[in-house]
Amino acid sequence: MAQVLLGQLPAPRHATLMKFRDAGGQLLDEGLGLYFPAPHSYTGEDLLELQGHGGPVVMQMLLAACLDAGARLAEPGEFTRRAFLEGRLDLAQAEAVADLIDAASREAARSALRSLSGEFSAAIEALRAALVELRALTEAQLDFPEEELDELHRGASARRLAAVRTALDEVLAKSRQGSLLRNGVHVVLAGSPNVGKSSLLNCLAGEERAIVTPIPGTTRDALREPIHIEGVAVMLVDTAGLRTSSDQIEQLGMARTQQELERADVVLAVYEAGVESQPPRKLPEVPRIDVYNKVDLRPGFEAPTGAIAVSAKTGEGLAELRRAILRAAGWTATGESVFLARERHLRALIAAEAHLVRAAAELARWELFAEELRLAHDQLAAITGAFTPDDLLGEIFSRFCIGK
Ligand SMILES: Nc1nc2c(ncn2[C@@H]2O[C@H](COP(=O)(O)OP(=O)(O)OP(=O)(O)O)[C@@H](O)[C@H]2O)c(=O)[nH]1
Ligand SMILES: [Mg+2]
Repeated sequence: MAQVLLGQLPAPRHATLMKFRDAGGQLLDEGLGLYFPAPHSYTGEDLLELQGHGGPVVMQMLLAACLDAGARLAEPGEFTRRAFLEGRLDLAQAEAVADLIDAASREAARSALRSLSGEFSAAIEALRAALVELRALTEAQLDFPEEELDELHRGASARRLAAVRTALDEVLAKSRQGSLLRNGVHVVLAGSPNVGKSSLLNCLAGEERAIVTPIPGTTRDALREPIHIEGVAVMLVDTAGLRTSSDQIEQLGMARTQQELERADVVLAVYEAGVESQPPRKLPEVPRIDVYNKVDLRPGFEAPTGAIAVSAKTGEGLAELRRAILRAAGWTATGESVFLARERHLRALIAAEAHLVRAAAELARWELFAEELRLAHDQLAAITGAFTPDDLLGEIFSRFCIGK
């Protein structure tokens, strides 16, 4: 391949200025050739990298020359998949590559990088090691049951199991936090017309995104605005004010409000301070923050307990509102590192925890105890990919972009 395209193989790991030619010797581009001999490459195999000037036509010609010389196009995520199969990365690290590329906030990127460097995998491995030890003890007990030792062993096993559970709970808590970072928080503003929902969105976004007028029923369509609060990605959604209306457009807008409410992680129920009003009907079962806006018009207004008084006009109470949103979403800025866990990881951790709970209840029956430990262990192993079915691998890597 290198012979045809470059005339020779570049020196290992040195950027070499070279001419790129097709099979007929026609010059295509000039650029850098980089050769990474196995095993010191991303995939662990021999790797040749060409850096040309780019541009769709030259790229296509160069690609065609590579294909003519016997190469084929990589599938999405194939490089990372090969790296995984060669043992360069475990599965959680491989997933972190995609997460790093897709990171929607700085916090998420930092967290993905930590997973990539193996922090998450190390935590999982530590849990796994503790379980393996406990299993070894238990299996030995199964093979050589000695009556008088039995009670002693049960006590020791119970203590060890409790320690594993505490450690697992910690990993799970950090993973739940990370899952928030990954997916972002969907925050929906809802309330009667004219209470200042759009004004609040603009205020939180720091930009005049939504149209604001004194006319009730201004917002007709849901408006989404991505913002960050302390590095957490938040999707703010402004909605049409809810009231009885015969206006067809407004009715359609209100139907959208209901749809948005169904998808909300947190609802901001907005009221006008000092004005009697009902909470929005049909609110979903998610955390809700009652927000009393326009307090600048009501000096001395006191919001009911748990509610927040704000003014979109003066900015009063907005810092508190931001904090309340993060709190309601379950974000606890501990300053500690979180794990940018995927749904798959969370499910496995939760399943592992359930097996450990069952194990704790089966201390009197060694066989069942041992079996629950084994099941918990398998769940953890699936996270780092020690035992992962092929179709799951296909599913994970197919979501990568091509070339990664
Ligand atoms: N004094 C004062 N006026 C405000 C405040 N927030 C909003 N307003 C005014 O209230 C009116 C309605 O504001 P909007 O933000 O359009 O209200 P909305 O809830 O989005 O209304 P709809 O889109 O009709 O549902 C506008 O004239 C705003 O300037 C506030 O904190 N103080
Ligand atoms: Mg509005």
